[in-house]
Amino acid sequence: MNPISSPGEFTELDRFMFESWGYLLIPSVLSEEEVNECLEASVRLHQSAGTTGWAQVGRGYETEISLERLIDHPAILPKVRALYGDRFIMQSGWCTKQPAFGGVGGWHQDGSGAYDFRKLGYPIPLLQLRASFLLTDQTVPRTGNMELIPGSHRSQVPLPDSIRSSRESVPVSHVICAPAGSVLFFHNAVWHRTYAHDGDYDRYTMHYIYSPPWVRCSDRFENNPEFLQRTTPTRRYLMGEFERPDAPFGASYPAQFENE
Ligand SMILES: O=C(O)CCC(=O)C(=O)O
Repeated sequence: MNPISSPGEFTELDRFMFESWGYLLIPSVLSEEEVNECLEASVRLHQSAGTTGWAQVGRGYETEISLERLIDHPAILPKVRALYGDRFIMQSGWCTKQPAFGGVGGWHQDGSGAYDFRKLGYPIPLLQLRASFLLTDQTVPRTGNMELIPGSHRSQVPLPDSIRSSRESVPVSHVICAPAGSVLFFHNAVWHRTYAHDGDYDRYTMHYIYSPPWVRCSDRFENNPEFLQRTTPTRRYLMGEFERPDAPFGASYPAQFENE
């Protein structure tokens, strides 16, 4: 059982599934060629950052055009827009490596270590909407899949500490199985973790996180000026670069997409 969606429009059924489970799975968004380009870019990023073990590298989209193209991918952006309206930013973009023979990761909800989103109220609001592009095959379990607990974004109680500290499995979890090039689209409050990887190769996934325009970026303190100069107006906007004529007040953010 999977909350399967298609590229593009956020349908009424998508909305129902997203509200019910907290995530959607969009199979085969990228072509084989696109997957290969993104995978090679991911390997380069981790090599130049010198990462070892499970690791995340941010801002790869600034230097790797194949990863930049995914920032506003037409399969995904209409769904982000349907959930947020016309005003949102890309809060961060992380390239994650689950190394060969890597074990399970720690259960968590996304958010800010500095301020638990749970303090904001119930249900935990949508503040970090994530599109995860799988860059290696994950059609069977134990290939570094993502593991999610469906509907847990609406749980009034956290996952027990005993389960979290022992990294135990949970009877209601769902190991996401999908081919390379598929996208997992999910709410920040869904409990999730990296699943085990038995393969002898590193697994890479590219995560793009979208937020309301007033959320602070987490992969950068400031934008790279060369990247801003050469990228497209939509991507510049998504990097949070837009005019606020009435700053420091909150009203009148320009809506990037309103004339499209
Ligand atoms: O790429 C992965 O394995 C998952 C990463 C993750 O859980 C996270 O970034 O919150």
